[in-house]
Amino acid sequence: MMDDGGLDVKAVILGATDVGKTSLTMRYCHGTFNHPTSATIGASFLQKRIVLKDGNKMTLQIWDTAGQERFRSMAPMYYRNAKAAILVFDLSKGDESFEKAKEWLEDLRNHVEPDIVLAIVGNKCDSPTEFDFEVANSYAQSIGATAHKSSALTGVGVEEIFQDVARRLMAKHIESQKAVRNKQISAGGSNRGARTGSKGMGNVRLDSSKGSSGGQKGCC
Ligand SMILES: Nc1nc2c(ncn2[C@@H]2O[C@H](COP(=O)(O)OP(=O)(O)OP(=O)(O)O)[C@@H](O)[C@H]2O)c(=O)[nH]1
Ligand SMILES: [Mg+2]
Repeated sequence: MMDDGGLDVKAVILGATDVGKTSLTMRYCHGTFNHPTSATIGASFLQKRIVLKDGNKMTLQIWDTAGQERFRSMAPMYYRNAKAAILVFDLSKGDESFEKAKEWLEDLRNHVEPDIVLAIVGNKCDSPTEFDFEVANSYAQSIGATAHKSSALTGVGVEEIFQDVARRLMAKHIESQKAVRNKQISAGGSNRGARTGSKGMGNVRLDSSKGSSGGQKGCC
């Protein structure tokens, strides 16, 4: 959806409890870090207005979901209509946390479009870890996602995650607009061609112009 504030898009943050989903959201939206935090119940909702490097604007509706097992069956209702997902695991807990994140991803996949913009985030990079991040990198690559390291505690890598997600969402949006325009142009060309009896001509001329191209609430 596009209004004066630019593209308006829903993104979900998911993953097991305690990996730092709420902390990442708070760091990104408010620049703060609280320790300790309370476990999220259901989900929290925040909005963030983003200006991309190319000047395009976007509002991200960020749904920070609960990772405790008792909320897991509720999570899919927050996934609906999400165009982006940020899957978080805890770097300090290594392979075990990464494998757990993949399970959350399976749940997500059953409820969203297959081409959702996905970022996989190893959070708590300020803590010691034995996790080989190349594993996350190659997994992300194999499924068309991006992989990031972050620390909600220090702020390292946090902005980059959301900028990357926003940039990819905008690129997808621009591509889909182009596709719609080209379709309209082709359809217009066929109609004109049919009227004038020069079907082929209409398409050729017009093809050449292809280049044109419910939880807690808050706002930040
Ligand atoms: N060292 C360190 N601790 C972090 C970081 N991010 C979060 N934490 C801590 O990890 C704990 C869990 O953080 P939350 O943000 O509440 O985790 P969550 O994923 O939202 O958990 P649920 O809401 O239960 O799903 C808290 O004690 C945070 O202070 C980080 O980047 N580094
Ligand atoms: Mg939380």
